[in-house]
Amino acid sequence: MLTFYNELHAQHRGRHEIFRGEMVPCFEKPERADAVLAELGRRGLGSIVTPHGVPLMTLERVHTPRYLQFLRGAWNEWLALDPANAGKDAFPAVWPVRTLRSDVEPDNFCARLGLYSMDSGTPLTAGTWTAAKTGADCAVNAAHALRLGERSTFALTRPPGHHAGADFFGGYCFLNNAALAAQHLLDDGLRKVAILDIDYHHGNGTQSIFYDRNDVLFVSLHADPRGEYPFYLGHADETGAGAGLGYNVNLPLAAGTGAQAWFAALETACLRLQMYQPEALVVSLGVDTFAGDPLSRFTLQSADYLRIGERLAYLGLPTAFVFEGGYAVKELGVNVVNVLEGFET
Ligand code: SP5
Ligand code: ZN
Repeated sequence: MLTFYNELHAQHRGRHEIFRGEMVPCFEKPERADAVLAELGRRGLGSIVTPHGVPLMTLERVHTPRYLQFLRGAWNEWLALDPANAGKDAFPAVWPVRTLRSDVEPDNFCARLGLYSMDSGTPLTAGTWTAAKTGADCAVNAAHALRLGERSTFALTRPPGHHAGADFFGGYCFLNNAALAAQHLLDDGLRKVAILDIDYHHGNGTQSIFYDRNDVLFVSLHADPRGEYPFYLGHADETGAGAGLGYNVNLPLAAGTGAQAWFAALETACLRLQMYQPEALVVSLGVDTFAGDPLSRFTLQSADYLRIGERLAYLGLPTAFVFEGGYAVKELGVNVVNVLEGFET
């Protein structure tokens, strides 16, 4: 397993997030990636290398130019409102929901912050752009290494990516790392790529980016969105549109789901992946399915993550793992590295 580690991930460091009307410490924090890096070192699972930068054009294959421009300049606009904002994270507070227009870009920064986001639980900070951009670099590097002959790679970065759409952030995500990895594989010559998303939360951003296409199969196992974030996408009847009809597979699972039902769903996912015959696989690797996760309500145990890796290896595909969620920091390293080690054995 060749790991690409984004050394600048800690540039994104939220002070707090809004949860049920209160400011609480961020669940999505730098210690998460530090924990995974430390465990990788302990277990000696192959080399850890530094990714190199990719051009903005590569990001524009997934994200709109105006969203990227907004994200890149957002912190400076936030500071321009009031120099005292340097000591605060930026949060959206107004959104263009049904009947309101999202096609006219407002001048007002707060209005644009809402236009380009889906929730108020995702703090934008001084180093958010730097961390997200170098994270996207990291994911594209992990994908490209498959083209250079690696069997498996791991993009170790944060903030995560799978909730971010073509032109919005949310769910702790700003740039869709998994989508960028998949798109890069296609742009580098592959014809069919699959994305398997095993984070506890539905990867609404990834789904929406590829929803009307058949060159990327998106398969996701996640908590039923009727009860869990992102709430407004991830239902079983979302099967794709146009040429993409049949190339989006959602397998929502009830709160309280344990290993037996989860692995049964993984089997369904693997059969669909195999049928598609992709040339490579991108895995959105969230381990917030863990029993001890503070945000989630599945009950997977640490040993289960070894079995996940083993099952994915059996698909026999060049595979790029991209780090997503997982908030039980103490067990996070073991759980993530278990998947990677299970894949290698
Ligand atoms: C990438 C990823 O895993 N994003 C998850 C975004 C979840 N956002 C909603 C957070 C709601 C916080 N709930 C706290 C429950 C404490 N018991
Ligand atoms: Zn998640």
